[in-house]
Parts: sequence; structure tokens; C-alpha cells
Amino acid sequence: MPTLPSDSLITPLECTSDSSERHIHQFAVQQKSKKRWLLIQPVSNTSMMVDSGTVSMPLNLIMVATLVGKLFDVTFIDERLGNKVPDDFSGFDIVAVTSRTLNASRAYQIGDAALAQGKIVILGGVHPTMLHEEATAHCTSVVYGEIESIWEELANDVMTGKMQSIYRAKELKPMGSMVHPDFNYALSSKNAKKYSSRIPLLATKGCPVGCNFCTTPTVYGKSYRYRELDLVLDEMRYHQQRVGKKNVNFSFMDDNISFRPKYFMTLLEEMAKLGVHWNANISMNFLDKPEVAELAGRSGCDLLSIGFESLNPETIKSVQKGSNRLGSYETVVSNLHKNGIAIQGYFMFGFDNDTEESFQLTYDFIMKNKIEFPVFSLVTPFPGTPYFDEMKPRIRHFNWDKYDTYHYMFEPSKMSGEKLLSNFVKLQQEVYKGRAIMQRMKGKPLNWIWLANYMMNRFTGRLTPESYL
Ligand code: B12
Ligand code: SF4
Repeated sequence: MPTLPSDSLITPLECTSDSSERHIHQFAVQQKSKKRWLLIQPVSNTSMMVDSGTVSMPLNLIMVATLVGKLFDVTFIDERLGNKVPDDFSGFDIVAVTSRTLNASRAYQIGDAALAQGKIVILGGVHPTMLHEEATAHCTSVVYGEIESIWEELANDVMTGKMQSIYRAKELKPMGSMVHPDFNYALSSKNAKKYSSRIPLLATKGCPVGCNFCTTPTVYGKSYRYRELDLVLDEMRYHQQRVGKKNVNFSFMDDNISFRPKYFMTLLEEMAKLGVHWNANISMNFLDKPEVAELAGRSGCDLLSIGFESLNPETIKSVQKGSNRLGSYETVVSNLHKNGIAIQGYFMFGFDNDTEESFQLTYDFIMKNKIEFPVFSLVTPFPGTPYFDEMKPRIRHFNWDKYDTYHYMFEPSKMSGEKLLSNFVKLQQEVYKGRAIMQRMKGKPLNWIWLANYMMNRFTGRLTPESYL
């Protein structure tokens, strides 16, 4: 491939972002053949339901594909759809793989195979970011955190073939400068019908709450960025036009969409005018105000995912989840229910403060407050978090395939591992018994949440404590 004289290369830090992008683009255009990238979303090896059935469109890899595709040829493979990663990478120059912890071993396997065939291998996503030294053994380069903030430098090095082992931005770009994701990469995939019809969308990034088990504070620090409202609304309108109807379902991928109440409320006011439906992860810190829940309902919200985590105040304190106030749990639920918003409630077990009573307390809370879709997980110290460093000497294994929040990680101090798992299974089976489902769901609209309960009924019926080992 012809190369340009070195003085035409860009040192991104010396240029404005606009001029460096223009410069790189000219460079790419001048090349006879563009470099060919293979982008891969690997499937995890976990035995649990994580990657089965319909899966959400991977916004992270779509964002990567959108940027890369402006300069290079892109082939997009999502293994979770059943699409096959080739054994022979000769059709590609660069193999780039996204990875969380639960699919890190598969990402490394692909990386090793591509390296052995002399390809440039790039690993990105939360796991390589957290454990870049480990990841470096399976790739040419690791991208730390979001690609957008380091793209010009990475693209420049790919073109010149001078790769660095890690790419880490000195500062994060404002979200307004990020490209609109091009969903065609995912939608034109073979088996794309296995994607959930909910369209992933991003309005904000980061979360300053700082829970000790979460990777977000490590990756993005205390920063909280948001996109201009018009950009978010334009993206919604674009999808409305693309599908030819107003009533499109969006799923916000934000870490904590409500952290800036003014921004959030204005976004909701505008969404109410669009006639869309949406769901999101949300922390409960200001959902105890009835007017917020009212506006959320009016703006088309049909489900909110809330990390209640635990009913034990000591546990909430120990994980530094300052946004959760136990005294507000019931108010938050009732505010949302009054406005027709269903709740996907996340509950974690296995903390040192958990006792056998914790399970009964959680059961009572769920049943009394009619939580529509409770999700139970075992607390999992993810590498790179303060919690991981604290628990490392007690963690039973470092088999990344089992870092899916559905495996037993360490023995809590106030209960044996056997008791933890037997109570964990029993709680799920009780909550998803036919009678309990009827009690929680009676009078609720007949929609996919009923179906999710039915599937959970069948799934939990088969669970044993050994399922979690
Ligand atoms: C929304 C979300 C979900 C959604 C959608 C997930 C999906 N399909 O994308 C749902 C609810 C389905 C979900 C499920 C799960 N999630 Co989740 N989720 C998130 C959340 C809040 C945002 C992810 C997101 O899409 N962000 C927006 C995109 C645009 O940003 P991004 O992912 O950071 O991607 C950028 C960079 O990482 C980088 N990048 C990413 N890949 C690549 C690849 C290359 C080659 C390059 C160069 C760069 C690059 O550039 C991207 C674009 O800016 C994150 C927290 C977080 N901030 O990461 C947790 C998070 C990813 N989830 C987590 C977990 C544990 C899970 C579950 C296991 C929970 C469960 N038990 O069900 C499952 C696993 C599902 C799966 N198969 O992966 C953990 C993972 C921890 C870890 N170390 O692996 C996180 C980090 C939260 C935490 N606890 O810290 N999740
Ligand atoms: S509130 Fe959610 S996103 Fe924020 S630090 Fe805690 S777990 Fe992470």
C-alpha cells in the first residue's frame, strides 16, 4: 500500500479535531485501497441466559463501525446472532473485537488466532480497558475507554502501520462531536431478526455516583457528559422516519440518564411531543418526586430498570451507592406504578452483610410492591473496580466466562456458600411461581413483561444451587 511522506502525517494533539479529521480523510482517500476491518461482537461462553433469545443491538460496536466506516471498509459480525467468525482472516487487515469480562476469553481466542495470521488486532470495551496488561497479550493494541476520544490518533497509526500497544485519550471529547450511529451495520447482518426491536440510544455518558462495584467511575471518572437535546431528538426522528411510524421503542444505554434533572426533564418534555416509547437504566435519587414519574409516563416510558441492589442499609452504605435511600424505595415504586411504568428491579446477593433474613426481606418487598420484573444476581467483583481489589484474596476463581453475575464468587462472612445459593434459588423460584406472578402482575397490560415472567417461571423451575457454581 502506498504511504505518504511522514510530514503529511497527523499528530492529533497538535491539530484541532476538525482539521485532523479532514486531514486523515484526505489521507484515506489518497490510498489506492482502504484497509479492511473486521469488527466482532463475540458470544460469551456462559451457561446462563445472557446471550440467548433476542439480544440488544450492540451500540458500542455500532459506534465503532460508524467511525471506522468513514475511512475504511468494514465487515460487522455479531456472534450472538449465530453468525460465524471466519477461521481464515486473509480477507482483512485489521481484526477489532469488543469485549466485556464475560466474553473476554472468546475475544482473546479470536485475537490470538488473528495475531497468528499476522493481522493487526485491536481490543476494546470494558474488560480490555480494565485489564489492559492482560489484554495486550492477545492483541496489537488496546483501546482504553471510548473510541471517539482517541480515534484520529488510532486511525492515523493504522494507516501508517505504526501501532502503539495502548490508546488512551488525554481528555474525553464532548458528546456533541460524536457521530450519529449508523445502524445499518447491525440491521444488515445475517440473522438480524434476532435483535430486539428496541433501538439503543445514548443521551448521556458517565455517572458520578461512584458505587464501588461498578466499572463506570473507573473508566470515565466523575465526568458526566450529555448530548445536545436536538441531537438526541434528531436521532429519534430519524428512526421514526426509517421505520415509518411514530411509535418507536427506544432503549437508553446511559449509565444514569437522570443525573442532571434539568436536562432529563427537558428531554422528557420533548419526547412527550414525539410519541415514542422508551426504557432506561435509572438511579432512584429523584424518582421520589411524583412530578418526575408523571412526566416520565407522559413521555412514553414503559419500563425503568432500577438497581435496588439490597434491602439492607449496611450493604447500601458499604457499596457507596449514595443514590439509594431505603426510605424512598416504596415511594419510588408507587410513583412509577401510578403512571403506568413497569419496573425491572435489580437485586444482588452475596454481600458480607447478607444473612438468610435478607432473602425474606427482598421477597416481601417485591411481592408487596408488585415489582413486575425482578432480576437477581450474585455480587460479582469486576476487575478494575475498587470492589475487586478489596475482594481479590477471597474470590474463588478468575474464570472470566463465569463473570456474568450469575456465578458464585466468594463466601459471604455471615452465611455459608451453600446457604447463600440454596436461598438464592428458593427466592427466585418463589417470586416466579405461577401464583406469585399473578399476584405481582394482576391488572397489568398484557405485554412482553408477562412473557418474560412466563419464561422466568420455566427457567427458575430448573435452577439448582449447582447452576451457580
Ligand atoms: C446498557 C447496558 C446494558 C444493556 C445493553 C447491553 C448491550 N447489548 O450493549 C443490557 C441491560 C442488556 C446489559 C446487559 C448486561 N450487562 Co450491562 N451495561 C450497560 C451499560 C450501562 C452501558 C453499555 C453501553 O452500551 N454503553 C454505550 C456504548 C456506546 O459505550 P461503551 O459500551 O462504553 O462502548 C465504547 C467503548 O467501550 C469503546 N469500545 C467498545 N467496544 C470496542 C471495540 C473496539 C475494537 C474499540 C476500538 C473500542 C470499543 O468504544 C465504544 C463507543 O464509544 C454498561 C456500563 C458501561 N458504561 O459500560 C453496563 C455494563 C457493560 N454491563 C455489565 C454487565 C455485568 C451486564 C450483564 C452481565 C448483566 C446481567 N447479568 O445480565 C449483561 C451482559 C450482556 C452481554 N451479553 O454483554 C457490566 C460489565 C462489567 C464487565 N467488566 O464486563 C457493565 C460495565 C456495568 C458495570 N457493572 O460496571 N447491559
Ligand atoms: S449508580 Fe449505577 S452507573 Fe452509577 S456508579 Fe452506581 S452502579 Fe455505576
